[in-house]
Amino acid sequence: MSQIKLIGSPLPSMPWQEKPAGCTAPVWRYSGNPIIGRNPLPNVARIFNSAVMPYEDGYIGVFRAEQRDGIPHIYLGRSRDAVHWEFDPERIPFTDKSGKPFLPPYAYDPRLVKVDDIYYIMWCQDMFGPTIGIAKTTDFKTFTRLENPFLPYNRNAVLFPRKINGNFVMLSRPCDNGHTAFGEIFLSESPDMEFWGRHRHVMGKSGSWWESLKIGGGSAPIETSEGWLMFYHGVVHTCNGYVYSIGAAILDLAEPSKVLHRCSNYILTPEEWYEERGFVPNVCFPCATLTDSDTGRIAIYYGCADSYVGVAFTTVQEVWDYILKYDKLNDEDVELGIR
Ligand code: BMA
Repeated sequence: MSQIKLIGSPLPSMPWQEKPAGCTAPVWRYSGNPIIGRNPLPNVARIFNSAVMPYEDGYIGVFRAEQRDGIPHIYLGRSRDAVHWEFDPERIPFTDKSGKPFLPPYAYDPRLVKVDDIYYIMWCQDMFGPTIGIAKTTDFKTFTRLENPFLPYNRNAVLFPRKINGNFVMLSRPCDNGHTAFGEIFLSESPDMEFWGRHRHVMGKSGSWWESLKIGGGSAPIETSEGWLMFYHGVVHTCNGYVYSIGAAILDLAEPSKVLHRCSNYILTPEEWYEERGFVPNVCFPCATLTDSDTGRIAIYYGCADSYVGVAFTTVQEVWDYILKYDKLNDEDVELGIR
């Protein structure tokens, strides 16, 4: 098997635990999960589906916080070790370009991605229906909203961590305005983070039952020597509702709408109490990773049962080998994705 290298910076301080003896899965959970419990703030009932990244001498994150009125907003959190988090007491005070407050009516499933020297937060919000909101910051003190990139209805937006062929590239999942019973991952390009186009289909559901209803983007694709490693969510519709698992695929470095490899098995599915039991049972929903280029270690941050945040570990080589072992591509996966 080829040796796969993570492209990026070393991060020796990232959380890590060795694979437990006897574990046959490609991904293993942090033994201290969930890392964020219920009622983490006076006005917040649950934090889940959240994104973290290294910042200064620690970590910073954007957190989906379900307030006690049931409405989700995005809160900022800071941590020394990326496990224990302290949250700002109020939601992120987004402004428009002139500096006036410009808060979305609701905001959920944030992702946080640094491209060049700017941090971008993208989330799902209302604009006459659910679609993607986006803001930028350089200091995590002021957060300036940009034009909404896509029309309603859309969810699960996540930027690639660098421009590709000169353009910003964002994954998203067109949908409806309910609990969407369909969904495929597309990508769009922008020269300036304002005008988006060159839309391409990346991949849809597959013949594997765990992702037979719909799929959607997860954490920001991870650059490796051989392709973009993408963690995403896949959903099956059971007689007791939807079940969300985590899948993995590898996209072409220069043309990421082409899928090179796709794992027919999930890499993580609800099994622990905090994944199976909660506000919405049976949900593992990845939104971010931390990676260490020196060791190939990866920590996946995922929402659990719409109630908690969990962390799971793998290495780039381990997950790569697993994807290749169970590789199964749809005909359309390998296409450029334009018709
Ligand atoms: C999806 C999103 C996620 C959520 C999941 C399960 O449609 O809304 O935020 O985790 O449903 O409820």
